[in-house]
Amino acid sequence: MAQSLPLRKPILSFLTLMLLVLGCTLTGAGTANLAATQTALAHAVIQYSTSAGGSPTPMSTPMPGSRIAPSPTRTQTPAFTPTASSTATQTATLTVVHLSTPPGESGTTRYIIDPVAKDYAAQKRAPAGADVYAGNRYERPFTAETMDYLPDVDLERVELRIDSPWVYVTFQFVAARPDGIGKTMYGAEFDTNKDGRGDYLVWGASPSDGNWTATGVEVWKDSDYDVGGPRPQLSDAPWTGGNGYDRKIFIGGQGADPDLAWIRQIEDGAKVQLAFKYSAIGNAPQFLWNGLADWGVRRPDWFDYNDHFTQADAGSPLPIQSDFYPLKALWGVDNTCHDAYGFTPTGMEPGLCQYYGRISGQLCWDINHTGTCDATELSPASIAGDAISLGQGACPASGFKSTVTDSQGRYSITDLPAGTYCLGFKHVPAPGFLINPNPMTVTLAPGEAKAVNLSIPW
Ligand SMILES: [Ca+2]
Ligand SMILES: [Ca+2]
Ligand SMILES: [Ca+2]
Ligand SMILES: [Ca+2]
Repeated sequence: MAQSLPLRKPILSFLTLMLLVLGCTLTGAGTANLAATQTALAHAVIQYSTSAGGSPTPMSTPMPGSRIAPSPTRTQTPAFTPTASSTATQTATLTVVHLSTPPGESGTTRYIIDPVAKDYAAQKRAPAGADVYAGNRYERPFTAETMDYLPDVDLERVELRIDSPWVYVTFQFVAARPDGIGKTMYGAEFDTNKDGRGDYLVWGASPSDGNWTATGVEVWKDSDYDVGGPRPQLSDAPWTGGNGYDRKIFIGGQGADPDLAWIRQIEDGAKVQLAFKYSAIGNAPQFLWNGLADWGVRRPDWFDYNDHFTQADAGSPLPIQSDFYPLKALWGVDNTCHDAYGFTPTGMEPGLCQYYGRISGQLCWDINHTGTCDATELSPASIAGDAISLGQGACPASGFKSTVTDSQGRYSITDLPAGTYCLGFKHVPAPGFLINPNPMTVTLAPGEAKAVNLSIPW
């Protein structure tokens, strides 16, 4: 991939440097069950990106796309007053000269769909199952105590696109909110060694317009692998042993590379987009990532938040959790499940999004008795109306899903979690009723689309 075109118009930016003072109060252990958590998050669907034609894009291959013309540069006015530290803050004003801004991007490499609380805002609650404190999943776009809805914190969809040397993360939320400008942080965590602990946090304060700005943008690294505490994603609160993301790589333009990371509004403020250099996360070819929006806590040193806050401290957005409702200290936060970039997940990764796969194929008459469908046998196949059955587990499992073949003998069974299935069929018309003559055990990886042709003995 070619290098991006550098802009040579220097721009000035006043920056506010924030020093976070760490103040963790954390010990002990919880008893959360990972499998139960992942099941509870089954509705958080990860989907493959599609081009205009709609075919799946391999997760490891960023799609090429035309670039948007660079945004005009300008003199930036500080609009961001960091307020992340609740204990003590020191500020310093400095001037940074920027040499280049990101070229802009189009297209999508990966995206994550997040549950939306908008329809439940009047009831002052999150949708059932969307917030799982024990599993580090938050659907908390509300204020503490009064549960006022925060539409700019309610993520709907987060997109990731790698167009080296740039990485773009685009945040679609329910609606912009004036009070969120300069305050609501939009970001992504990157777990580059895939152990369930974020290794990098890239986030930026909600920008005021469509020009790229480094103001309010931060890149953090966890230098000692303690994000997530003893048990990644699961609550260990109260745990005092860690310092979360502890190393500031880039704060508002200050860092070894003053052009490392940027943020801007797109689509007239309906979305926010981060751009940062791929090198900021070590050009990692594989990683787990998740998006987040945070207006209420904003403490990199407190990740994961369910280790820092006990559930009693955190509160709950779910009235059914009557011991904890409403939200308390852990409020104004929304995050997504974790998506795999560049590799096929095993399905056991902590916090992993649910991936749904597909088994599809065609029936044929096995005229030459090879036990498989040859091309010459598939082309005339018009075996319509035959029943295709799917069971969960190895054969002879049955009874999970079914469909019938179309006029060309084709079938497709979708929305399948990763696992092992028994695929069979029943040929209805003459010369007889063949029930599962060749049931096949099929194993699906997370999100896999597998083609399986089924032959009818001739
Ligand atoms: Ca959401
Ligand atoms: Ca990690
Ligand atoms: Ca933990
Ligand atoms: Ca750390």
